[in-house]
Amino acid sequence: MFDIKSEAKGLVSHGVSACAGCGLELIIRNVLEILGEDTLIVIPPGCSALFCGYGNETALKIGGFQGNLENTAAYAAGIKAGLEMQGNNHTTVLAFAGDGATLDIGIQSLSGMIERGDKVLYICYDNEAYMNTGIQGSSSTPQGASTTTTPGGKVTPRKDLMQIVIAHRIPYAATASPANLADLKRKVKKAKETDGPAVLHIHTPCPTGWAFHPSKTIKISKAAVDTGAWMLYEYDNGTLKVNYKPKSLKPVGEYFKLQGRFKNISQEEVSIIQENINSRFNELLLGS
Ligand SMILES: Cc1ncc(C[n+]2csc(CCOP(=O)(O)OP(=O)(O)O)c2C)c(N)n1
Ligand code: SF4
Ligand SMILES: [Mg+2]
Repeated sequence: MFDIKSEAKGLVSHGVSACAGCGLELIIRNVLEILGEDTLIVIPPGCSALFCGYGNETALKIGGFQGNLENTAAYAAGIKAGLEMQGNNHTTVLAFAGDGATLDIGIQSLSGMIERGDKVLYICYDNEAYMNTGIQGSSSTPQGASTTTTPGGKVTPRKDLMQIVIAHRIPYAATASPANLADLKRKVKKAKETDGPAVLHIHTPCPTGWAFHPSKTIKISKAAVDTGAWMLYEYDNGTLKVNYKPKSLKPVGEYFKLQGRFKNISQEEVSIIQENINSRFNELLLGS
């Protein structure tokens, strides 16, 4: 039977105001389980701010604060520098930001943090749009997905965060997904132990913005990984490793048909996206 007392033992309380089936809630619970209470968190505006709450109401049992959308990485780097000035080298500073806050509005701040070599764990939970303000498209919205600013489906492919951070010669970067929580937790641990900046890019199914039933969050995560719509790989001090290599990827249409946001996609667009997935997957396999 469900035991509400033991559920509340983690670093996120129960009764948070995220939507039912929210992938973000699952991710933050698992991330903080690995990082532990010696962690300070910086959260920009977005759905993750639901966990900071208002005033004295917060779902998080660790210290932290909500900053601006533009500069999560800079805040985190400043906090880390302040802690080090005080002789504290043990506390993990976690920047926990959405795709809009990372790939669009805060990209300059993240770039600076990596280039300076600041020891911050930066997590981008990617629900592939500006969800908290009404499902506007971001540069991480996948091609073909309908949002309130791309009602006919986004016409351009998404920006590739991993390629951007790898171009900075970052010590550690990885993608992850709720489809494989053991892999996600291993990467959080590795990122925490990295002596320098680390970035995790985590796929974050969002029933409200992607238009699927809240009971299907894990099914959608798995379909994304099985079709290569989301690839699991890591970059560790110059070495690239693909963590999930199926013999063949399933057709991406199988992932699209589970979600209302792709309901108007044409067969021609599906074929173009399929070709892009195949070539990116082969590139990753060759590089690893
Ligand atoms: C500079 C700036 N522009 C716009 C906003 C309004 N705003 C608050 S949350 C948000 C959405 C952020 O999207 P994302 O980072 O993807 O997080 P999500 O809501 O999807 O979890 C926006 C646009 C803001 N706070 N600051
Ligand atoms: S809009 Fe999406 S990401 Fe935001 S709380 Fe709801 S399900 Fe979670
Ligand atoms: Mg988002």
